[in-house]
Amino acid sequence: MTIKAIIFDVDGTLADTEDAHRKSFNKAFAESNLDWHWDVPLYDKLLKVTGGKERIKYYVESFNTGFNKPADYDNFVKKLHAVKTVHYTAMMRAGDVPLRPGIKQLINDARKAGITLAIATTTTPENVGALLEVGLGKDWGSYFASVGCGDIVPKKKPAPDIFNWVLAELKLAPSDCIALEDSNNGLRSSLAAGLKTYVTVNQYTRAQDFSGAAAVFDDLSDLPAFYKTSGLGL
Ligand code: XBP
Ligand code: MG
Repeated sequence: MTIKAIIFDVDGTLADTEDAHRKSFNKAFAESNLDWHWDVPLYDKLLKVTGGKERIKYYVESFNTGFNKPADYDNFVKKLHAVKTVHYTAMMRAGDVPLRPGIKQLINDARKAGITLAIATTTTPENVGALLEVGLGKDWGSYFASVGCGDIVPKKKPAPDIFNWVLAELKLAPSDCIALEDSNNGLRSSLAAGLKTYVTVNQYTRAQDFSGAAAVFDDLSDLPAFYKTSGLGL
């Protein structure tokens, strides 16, 4: 099978961003005069739910049931998440989170070989742009034939919606592509879209279940090993 496209997850895959997300949530809570604090162990539990807005609601419903929800609760969550995104994009623009090992080389090698690149992520387009403008340069958008982000689909990972949206944009069959993911939610999403999926783990996902993955790597620092395993032929 000749691989025509690689579909990348963002958070945890292109870059180890989840702790920057966690810190940005905490900055937004403080700025909004909320006495909420998400430490690493709690955030590890909250990552069960993808999507920042959905994660805030999960936190209230499952870990802060005493919170007195304001009348316009949805708007409250949306605004809180928007404040978080301002802090997160500032961290990305400051260069706080580099691309993970091997990612930039893989992207360059794949582009040289004429392999189509795409993104399928739960995070916001602003977050993707802020991360990749620093990681790949101002013209990062030209590297990707499709960038599927967050709210563009009705259901976030582990639903397959975002990968199906990208496949439709690429006009490619799942069998023509491979996906790169970092989490159980992401893997379930890409597998449900029919994609052969390779996983690189991180501090938050190392102990998760990756049944069904084509292979699991610590990271892509050994690109020749990844190229051999994935049959990318680069
Ligand atoms: C990971 C997520 C995102 C981030 C937070 O996305 O689930 O929700 O944790 O980003 P990916 P937002 O699919 O790239 O692994 O607050 O912008 O949702
Ligand atoms: Mg991820």
